[in-house]
Amino acid sequence: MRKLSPLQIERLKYQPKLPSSLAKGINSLELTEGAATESVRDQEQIKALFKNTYGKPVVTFNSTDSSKVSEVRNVGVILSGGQAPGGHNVIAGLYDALKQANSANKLYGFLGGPSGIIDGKYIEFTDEFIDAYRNTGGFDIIGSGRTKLETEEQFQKSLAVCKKLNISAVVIIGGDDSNTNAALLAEWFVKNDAGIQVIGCPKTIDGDLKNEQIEISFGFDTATKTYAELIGNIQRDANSAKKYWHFIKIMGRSASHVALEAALQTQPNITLISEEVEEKKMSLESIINYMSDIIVKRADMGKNFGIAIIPEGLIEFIPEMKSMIANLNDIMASLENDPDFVNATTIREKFDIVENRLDPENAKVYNSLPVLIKGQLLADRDPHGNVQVSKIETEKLLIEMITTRLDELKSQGEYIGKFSAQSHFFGYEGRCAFPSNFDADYCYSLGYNAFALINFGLTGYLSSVRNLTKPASEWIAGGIPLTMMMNMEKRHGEFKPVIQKALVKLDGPVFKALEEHREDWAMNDRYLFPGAVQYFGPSEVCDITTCTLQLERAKELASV
Ligand code: FBP
Repeated sequence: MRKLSPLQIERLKYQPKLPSSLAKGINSLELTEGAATESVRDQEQIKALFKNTYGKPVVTFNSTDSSKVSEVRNVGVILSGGQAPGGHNVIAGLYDALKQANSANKLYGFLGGPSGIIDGKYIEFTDEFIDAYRNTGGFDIIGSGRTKLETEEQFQKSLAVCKKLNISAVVIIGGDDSNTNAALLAEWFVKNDAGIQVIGCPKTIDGDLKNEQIEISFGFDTATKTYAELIGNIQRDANSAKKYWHFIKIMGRSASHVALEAALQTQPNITLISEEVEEKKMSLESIINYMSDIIVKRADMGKNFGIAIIPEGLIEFIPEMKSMIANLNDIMASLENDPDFVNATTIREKFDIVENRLDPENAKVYNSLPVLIKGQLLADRDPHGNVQVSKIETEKLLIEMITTRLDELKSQGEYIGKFSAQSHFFGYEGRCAFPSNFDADYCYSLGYNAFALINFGLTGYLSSVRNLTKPASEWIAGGIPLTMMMNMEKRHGEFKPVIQKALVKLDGPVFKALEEHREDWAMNDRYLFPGAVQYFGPSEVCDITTCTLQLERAKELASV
């Protein structure tokens, strides 16, 4: 028998809460359809690409007193992309609903992400297997992967695997890209009379899969609380020793939601928001000046310490960097099989090859960077051909450039302090944490609800659970047509249908909350210490949602 920690044992016993509308059981649901829907933009193009799945209504579920018998169904499930706390509970909710509907139903898990359905690598879930993973973090139950499920050949292979297992529905648990692919697969299955439904579930710690219909993706709650705990601990340390500036990079591939939420929970001295940097066209130099100015002013007050939060994606939002990285991405794609580049024996040789190919302005920017960052910018691209920002140590770049700036100011007699910095990157620490009560409940409900959508014969829908700042019993369960969230965007030089990524809105209540306080937080130490994620105790502590959700929902509810 595997040895478990005391918390593991306790969390395995936790029974996630379901919305009242689902709680009477999977066979006692009725479905209400709203009006036909349109995509957020580019309606004609999206409609033409999704002839069979476009325009479906938003649906909601309610419990009834009658009970029906569900037909036998086999379902397959895929975990796609980066880990997010609560993924195991989506599968547990899906499994429980499926078995409750008909005990002869089977749930298959495709191994290692979308490649599992293409290559026919799977397991069949059993009670014992599922029970060992309830309320745990991670995606290790079946593993995840970043294979993009999008080509005709992949769809054909997936169909063959589903037919072999008699699978009539596939659930894809993923972010905006994975759910875009879920929409394409759903459409393809209908077009080819495959008789296989596809349902998505909104996952990503980044919090950028959200819109009018999806209040938040799962994992954001736990990940931000985990980072906030760590930041709070560092703030306490900084405030105790009073000798270090801590530069903390926070995960979030593109949008700064995670950094913003962690900042609202902890109130650090400096928080950079990538979307603001882009909007105000702040150059790297102006960011360095902004941060140095706060460091100098704090030193004047005798405070040679502080906390700076840096969003992971920052580098790609700084205008001159964005242009250089876009140019570099194209060059890297063309150098993939270039023998001179591939066989270069030193990193300097690689720098020279790249610099010679970059446009002159971009070459200047690239050349001005420290060697460490120049090297990291040449690392392998992700499946979309983008730089993997988690591998770029922006926090170190800023420390190095600020040190140089402060030395200049010191030589001009304008800085009297002492700058000693520590760098941190909080990313992987939060992606597999034990899910908070919120994520445990939300994920279980999403999975349970995904099966309800399947049982009503729907396809091309995203499992949706709303009204999330209210107690779980009042949550609203239903489904959103995936095409409703789509628009056309340029990818690899071509316009493609994709689910819109939600960036931080600078006129939204969450950013405004930071803007209102940041000058005060910069000089006066208003640090908050949120502590560890709480599972047991008063509901005000254990079941509280994120500041982001509270601020956004408060605005929405006020406008109703
Ligand atoms: P998803 O969008 O797939 O949920 O992943 C997000 C993320 O956690 C980002 O925050 C981060 O930049 C990236 O994954 C890291 O990817 P990897 O796990 O491949 O290093």
